[in-house]
Amino acid sequence: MMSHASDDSMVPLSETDWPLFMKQKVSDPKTVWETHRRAEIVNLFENHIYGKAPDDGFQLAFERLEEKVLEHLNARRLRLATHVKTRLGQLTIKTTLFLPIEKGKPSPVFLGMHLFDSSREIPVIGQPWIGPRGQFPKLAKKEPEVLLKMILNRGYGLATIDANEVDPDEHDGFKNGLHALFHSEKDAPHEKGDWGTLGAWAWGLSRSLDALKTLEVVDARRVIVIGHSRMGKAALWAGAKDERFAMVISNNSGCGGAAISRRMKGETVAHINRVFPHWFCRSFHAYGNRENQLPVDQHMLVALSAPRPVYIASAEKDTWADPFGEFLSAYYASEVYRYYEIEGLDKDVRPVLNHSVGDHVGYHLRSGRHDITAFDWLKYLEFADRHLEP
Ligand code: GTR
Repeated sequence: MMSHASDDSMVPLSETDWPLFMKQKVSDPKTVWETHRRAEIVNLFENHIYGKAPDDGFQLAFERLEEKVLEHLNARRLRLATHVKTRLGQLTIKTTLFLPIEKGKPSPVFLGMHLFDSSREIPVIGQPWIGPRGQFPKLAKKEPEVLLKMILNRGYGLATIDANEVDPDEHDGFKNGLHALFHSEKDAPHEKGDWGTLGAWAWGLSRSLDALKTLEVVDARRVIVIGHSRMGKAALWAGAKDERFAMVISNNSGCGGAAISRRMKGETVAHINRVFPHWFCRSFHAYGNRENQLPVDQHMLVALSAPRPVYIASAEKDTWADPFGEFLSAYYASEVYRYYEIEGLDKDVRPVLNHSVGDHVGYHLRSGRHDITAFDWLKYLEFADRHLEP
């Protein structure tokens, strides 16, 4: 935007003063997207919403901790470690992975946080994770193992990391978890534009993908990042930043996830920053009740998955997450898929309850509440079958 600060700034720029990219002839929107716009939008999300994660100053080492056959599940369980080391310390992110036992070829894998309770011997899908203050998030108690069997029988693996190991979900001034490895009051204080907890979780998902890539039994080109609610926000951001994720799934991610912030329906920017001051970067706090000033909105986050398949799911009674705002994100993100001549979600209609719509951008509105259910999983499996052909 042109500044009006001085008379000089009103003088039109001559062509020789244009930034390089404005001088280049661009033939099509896909080229503009790939050479400029995508990176610009990532930067805007980094600077104003999730914060910037470090891209150097760390070393990684991987370890295979344990492997076990679980007869009753017809599955193999592996535990892997990603050791992250910086000059300030070290931290281990553990990934628990279940794989179908009889499979001649590497498996595609769903990877997320708290997809099951990884502290248990017998996995309990979507079992509540008790946060540091004994709160949240309450995922409805599922029939142990049923969903896991369903996923494994369809030829997919399922991997989970524990968010608390990556960065505890509490506001401590960015002094614990991954933040403590990169920031110290003395010589690297946490700045306004630095990563918050969602950024750290997304980074942790990428480090877990690094570990999965060391295994021959995993098809590393087909790892799907998935998350529910706050983990859905992190999954979208992880998928946006790390294009090695083959598919991205957001389940009821709401404000700061798939829901359009400017609608101010359900949870708002002011509310989320007040209750969870550590989730985003500190610059995001300035946008409470000033959503129109945001340089991006959340459909642009969904668009950063393009041209990879992305799925957004809402629940009818989850008004806090603004289901229609989530749908609109999927709809508007589809524009970038058109640059690739790929169909996203192009129907200008509200979806019918409990039906999946869209091609490379999938969406459904499930009846019921804020949760990740067997219905949701069935839709994700169908979507993954369609696009990844396990
Ligand atoms: C709520 C929060 C939402 C959502 C949810 C969850 O308290 O307001 O943004 O993330 O928690 O993570 O289940």
